[in-house]
Amino acid sequence: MNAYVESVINNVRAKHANEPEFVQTVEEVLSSISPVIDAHPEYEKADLLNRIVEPERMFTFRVVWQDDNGAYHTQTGYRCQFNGAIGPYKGGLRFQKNVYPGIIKFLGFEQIFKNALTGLPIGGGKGGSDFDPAGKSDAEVMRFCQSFMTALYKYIGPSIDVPAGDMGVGGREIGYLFGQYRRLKGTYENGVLTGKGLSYGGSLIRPEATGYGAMYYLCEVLKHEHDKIEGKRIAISGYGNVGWGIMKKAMQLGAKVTYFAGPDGYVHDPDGVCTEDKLNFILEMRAKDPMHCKPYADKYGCEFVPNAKCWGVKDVDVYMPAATQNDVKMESAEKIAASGVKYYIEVANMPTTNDALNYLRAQKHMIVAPSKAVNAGGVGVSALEMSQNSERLSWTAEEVDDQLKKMMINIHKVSAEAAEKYGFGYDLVTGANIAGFQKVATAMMEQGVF
Ligand code: 2IT
Repeated sequence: MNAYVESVINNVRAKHANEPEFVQTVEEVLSSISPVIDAHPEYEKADLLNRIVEPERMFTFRVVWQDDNGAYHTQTGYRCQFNGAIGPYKGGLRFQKNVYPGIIKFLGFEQIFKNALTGLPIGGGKGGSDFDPAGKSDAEVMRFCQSFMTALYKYIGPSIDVPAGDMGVGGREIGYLFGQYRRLKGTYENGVLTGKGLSYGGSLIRPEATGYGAMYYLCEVLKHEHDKIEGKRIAISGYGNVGWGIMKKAMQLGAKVTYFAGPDGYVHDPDGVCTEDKLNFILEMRAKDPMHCKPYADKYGCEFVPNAKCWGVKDVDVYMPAATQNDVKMESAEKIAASGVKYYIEVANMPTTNDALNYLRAQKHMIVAPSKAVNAGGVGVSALEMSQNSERLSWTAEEVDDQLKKMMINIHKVSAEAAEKYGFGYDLVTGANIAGFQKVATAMMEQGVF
C-alpha cells in the first residue's frame, strides 16, 4: 500500500480509537484508492487525504423534550458537514439509541463518495440523535423533532445543508422537522429537507428509491455476467423502506424475495413476497410492531426460524443485506461463501465488517457490490427532489423512476470503468471508491487549500 495512504490510516486509527465504525470505513475507502494516490503525487503534496478524513464542520446540540407525562428528557443532537466540495452537504438524520459520534462520522464519510457517485451536485453530511423512537407517541415524536430543529435550523438551508431521513426518521419526522423550520424561518424553503410528504414538495418514488435503485444496480451486475433478473430468488435482511422497495421492484421485474430477516428471526416464503396483499401486510406489520416479522409467517403459513439470520441458505441466487451496519460478520460470511450463491449485493450502509467483506471479495465464484454504490439511488432521488423544489415543479413517478434507473446504470458503469482503468478488472468495491474519490479530489484540488 502507498506509504502516504498508510500514514493517514494510522493517524485516523490513533485519533479515533474510540470510534471503530469511522476507522472501519476510512480503512475500507483509503485502501481502495491507494493506486490513485500513486498516480497523483500532487494529492500527497496537498495533503489531500488528511483533509478528506477531517469533517469540514461537526457539532452537537442539546435537545430537550417533554414526554406525555410532562417529564423532561435531554438528548444529544449531531450534524456532521463532512465535505462540501461538490455541493451543499446532503445526508440523512438517524434517530437511534446507539447514535454517537463514531456512527455519524462513518455515515458522513460514506455519504461523500456515495453522493459523488450519483453524478449530482451534493456534498456529504449526516446527523441524528440518541433519541430512541421505540414506543414514543406521535406527540412525543413531534415535540422531539421541534426541539431538534430549533437547535439546528440556523445551520442548514437549501444551498447549505439538506438533511433527510435515515433509520428512525421517516415521512412523519420529516414533516414535523419541516413544520418547525418553516415556523422559525418564516419562509417557504422546502428544499431544506428531502423525503417530504407529497403535499408540501416531496418527490414521487422517494420512499422506494433506495430499494428500487438497488434492484436496478443488481440488473446491471447480472447483465455484465450475461445473466438475467427473471426468476431470481433473493434473501434480504431488513424489511424497512429499503427492504420493502427491493421486494416491490423484484416483483415488477419478475424476481422474488424468498427470505427476509428481522430482529426476531427470519421468514422463508418460497412463493416470494410478491403480491400486493403481502407487500401491504408488511407495511401494517411494521407500523404495529417493528421488532417482529413472525406475524408474516403466521399469516401466510410459511417457515419462521427464530433468533437466526438467513445468511447461508442455499436455495437463493442473491444475498442483499439491507438492515444495518456490521450485520454480516466473518462467521456469516463463511456461511455465505459456502452456500455457493454468486451475488452478494450490499444495500445497508456498511453492512459487512471489513474482514468479512475482504473474505467474500476473495471468493472466485462470487461478485460483491458495495453499498455506497448500490444504495445511492436513495440520496440520488433526494437530489431530484431538490431540483423539483427549486424549479417549483413535480415530476411524474415515471419521470423519477426513469431518471433513477439511468442514474444506477451510470453508477455501475463508472465504477466498473474506474476499476478497469487501474487494473482491478471487474471489482465494483474498488471501482466505486475510486470513482467517488476522484470526483471529490478534483473539486478539492481546484478550490485551493481549505
Ligand atoms: O444513507 C443515505 O444515503 C440516506 N439515508 C439518504 C440520504 C438523503 O439525503 O436522502
